[in-house]
Amino acid sequence: KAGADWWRGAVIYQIYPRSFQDSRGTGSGDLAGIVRRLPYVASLGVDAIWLSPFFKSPMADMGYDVSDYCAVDPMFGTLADFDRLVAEAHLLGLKVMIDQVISHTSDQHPWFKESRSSRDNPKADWYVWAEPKPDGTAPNNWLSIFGGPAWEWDGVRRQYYMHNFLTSQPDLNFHNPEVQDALLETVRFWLERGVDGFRLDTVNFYFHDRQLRDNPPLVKIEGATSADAPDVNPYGMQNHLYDKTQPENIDFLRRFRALLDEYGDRATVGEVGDGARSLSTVAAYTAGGDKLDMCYTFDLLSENFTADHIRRCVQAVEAEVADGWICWAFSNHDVMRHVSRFSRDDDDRSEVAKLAIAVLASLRGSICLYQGEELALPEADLAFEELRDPYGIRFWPSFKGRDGCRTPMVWESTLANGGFSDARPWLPVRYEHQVLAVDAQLGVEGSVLEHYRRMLAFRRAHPAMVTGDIAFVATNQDLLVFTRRLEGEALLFVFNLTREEQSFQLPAGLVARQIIELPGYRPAFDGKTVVLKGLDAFVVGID
Ligand code: TEU
Repeated sequence: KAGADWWRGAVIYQIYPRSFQDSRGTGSGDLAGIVRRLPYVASLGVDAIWLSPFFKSPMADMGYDVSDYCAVDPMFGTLADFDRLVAEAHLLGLKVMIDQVISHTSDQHPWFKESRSSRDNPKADWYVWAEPKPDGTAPNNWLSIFGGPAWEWDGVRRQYYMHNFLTSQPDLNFHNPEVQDALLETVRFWLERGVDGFRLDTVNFYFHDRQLRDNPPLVKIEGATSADAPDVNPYGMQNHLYDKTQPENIDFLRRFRALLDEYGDRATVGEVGDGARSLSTVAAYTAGGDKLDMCYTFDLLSENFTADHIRRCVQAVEAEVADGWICWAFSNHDVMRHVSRFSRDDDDRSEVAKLAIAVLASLRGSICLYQGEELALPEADLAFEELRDPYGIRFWPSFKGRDGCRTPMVWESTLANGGFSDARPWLPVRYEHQVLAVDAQLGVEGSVLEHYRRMLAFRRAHPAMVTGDIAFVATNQDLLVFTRRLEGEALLFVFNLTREEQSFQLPAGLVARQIIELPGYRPAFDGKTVVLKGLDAFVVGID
């Protein structure tokens, strides 16, 4: 897949390195393990992999707390392993994207150690330091996403520092150009090693309000994510008074783009987790082709599987992000696995998983798959004692954290720990996962894994699905109906996301030209009306 626009409509497979494949018997996955499994990933028919962080880290937030941006953590191997991974991936035709967590560092990063050592060291202004209020309390009312205030007192500097996440994840001061320069140099380090793109963690958190203004109490915003609910957080967490798309970040993203452009066809996907205002942020970050290539939001990551929700999300993107490009995902390492989120008690989970990928593969945008979703792995149910995620440990039991989607990948159903590791894995492998292992589904007619492969091949075979326009067709609330068009190709998709039979009649003006069999679905169609069972799908070529 050559070409500067390889990312447009690409299918990106997210690998969570600690849980993919252990090659050394440590109980944690590593880069060499990923190399071993790359042929499997390539065989799915994806275009790229995105690796969650493997950089040197104390692992307080599982690697999203980096203490050296240019080193591989010993848990995952060496730089030589990484170079081999890139080389093998490229041989298999896979692009390699890596996660850049540059909004904050670990408190063990040498930059922070120096910054906190005094008020006048060379890096004194590299983080967000502020005086207490006269009564000694925190500078303002900002809250951390992971609970408590966004400010931590430092006894040496006798000042507060800001953190959007854990107290051990101090926020870098992007207003300082030296910080920007230093970060861009670390990005260059990976570009030189041949990576094809970057996922930018919390890209809308880079800049803070320099005036440190208090957040106003939150009023419930229509369309806001549950994380922004006022009962959970009276100040809307990081939904600060100021607009996160402030000009400074736009300028920084242009600098980032300019660096990438020195290297050719490298891609970016920004993570925008900002509730109600996320789409205007996405639009600002992706417009004009001189900043980010694409962004993803939590719109489809945190909600249910209904025609109405998906239609509204896609329509909103079409209306607000017209000049940009979106990346869709149902699952990642931060949210409950979608087969559990989407299924009802009496559902056949594999039917839900199959329809979900059929829908995802048909949407306009690039798509991210999360390891194990192609096996229909459900969210693992963990006991408190088994948790590793500090977010879950803090909020248990009202929020059980993110470990349930981070348990190891399962490869061999008859081996201990599903073939992930000979040692005790860092998170447990459940029996209900083990029986869904790759070897139990590979080549098995009707399996979810084979359905994924066929669906992705189907997408590849129809360019209109990859980059074509999307337009919704009026229908009853329960059906998801849209067309995808590109040059000579026009396809009409009909998805029934309910569990009941539904029928759909082609409206006047849409003429069926050619029945195209969508892998695994064969609803009755008389040329005008299609009758779909529950969780069924249909596609037809139209004029
Ligand atoms: O996530 C940022 C983010 O918005 C998440 O905190 C999200 O709100 C939450 O996980 C939903 O459950 C990124 C990474 O994806 C996440 O793993 C890190 O913990 C976080 O940044 C801090 O680096």
